[in-house]
Amino acid sequence: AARLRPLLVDIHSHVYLPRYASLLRARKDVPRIFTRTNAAGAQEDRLVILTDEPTDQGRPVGPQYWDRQAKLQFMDQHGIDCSVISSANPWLDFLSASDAYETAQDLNRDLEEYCATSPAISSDVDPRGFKRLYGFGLLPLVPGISVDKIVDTVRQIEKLPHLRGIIIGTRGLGDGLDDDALDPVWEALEKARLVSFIHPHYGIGKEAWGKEQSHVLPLALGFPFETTIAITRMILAGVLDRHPNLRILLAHSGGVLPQLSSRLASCIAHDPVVASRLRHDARAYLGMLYYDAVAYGSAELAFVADVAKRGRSHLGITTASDDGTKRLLWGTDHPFFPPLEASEKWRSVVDNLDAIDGVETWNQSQKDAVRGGNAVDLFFADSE
Ligand code: 5CU
Repeated sequence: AARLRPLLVDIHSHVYLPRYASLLRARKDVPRIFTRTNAAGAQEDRLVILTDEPTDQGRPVGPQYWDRQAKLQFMDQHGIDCSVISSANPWLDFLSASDAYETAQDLNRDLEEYCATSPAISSDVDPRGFKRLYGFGLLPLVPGISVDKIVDTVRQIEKLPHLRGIIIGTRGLGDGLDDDALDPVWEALEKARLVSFIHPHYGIGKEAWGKEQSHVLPLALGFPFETTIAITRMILAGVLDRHPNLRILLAHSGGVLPQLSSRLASCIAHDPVVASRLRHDARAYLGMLYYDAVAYGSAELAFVADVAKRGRSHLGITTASDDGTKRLLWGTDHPFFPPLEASEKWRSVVDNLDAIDGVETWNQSQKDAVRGGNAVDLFFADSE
């Protein structure tokens, strides 16, 4: 059936579901939400989530973080047809093993409801009957939990029709995502064809930042470095060799892995033990991954697509249409990075759309694919 225009799909969009926000409100330690009286005498909610943040300051937080109507309004304001929503960091990392399982199950049901009861995309725009909201579920990945409970939660998510993946931090059960104990989880995710969205939270430690006290270095560098280290450890541990059909989506365009992959390949080539245990040249693994297009610059996006294409060719995939751009998917990081002053559109959104528009080597259909077509293929191919 005819489609009026290509869809704009946001695959990096967060929420603190009301149940989760209540959990944060009940806490005295980070992560927490607290209410204070501001200089004008009004009550305001503050969010404190980053490790090493003072516990009593935080940043303003409001309905943009939990209210579905506010999410849809933001989408309308920016012409976003559909969003694949994920819980924001730090997920369940601070819970005990006994609380994490029940809370994950509850939040997954909440997110299913949040998405299932969202409006459909107008059939004037796209006749396939897609909803405007889909989601990434949560796994109870905390130290001390039984892996069976995590696999059980993968099965729960698989059965919830509007959840199409999971969002996952980098800690795993406390020993990272290269922990052999997680193998049954990767196996279950691979079989279920759920997308695993790897997202940072911890950065790389405040001692790296010297006298700079702001959030700039932890967010601009710490977050992407954390993701880079997590996925590189998975590669080195053979997770992608054992589970080549995992659908892994990396936050922030894969951090610095695209830039460092040849150096990684060279270091492996000079280490006979590591070289003999990996199935591919390190650069090949970059062709197995998906990357959000949340890099804020055309040069960076073009580079990531080139590196993904090179990875595909290392894997022996040289189809003309498999040109690397297929591995990139646009996102906003909403509700983080709101504008500092009232404005019609958010700069963080416009910058990433402009970055796609500005890639000189991409044609219109490649740009449309990054803006939404690739997301439809990755998340909804089975529902068409
Ligand atoms: O601004 C921030 O702290 C964040 C965050 O915590 N998580 C995220 O996804 N984006 C920005």
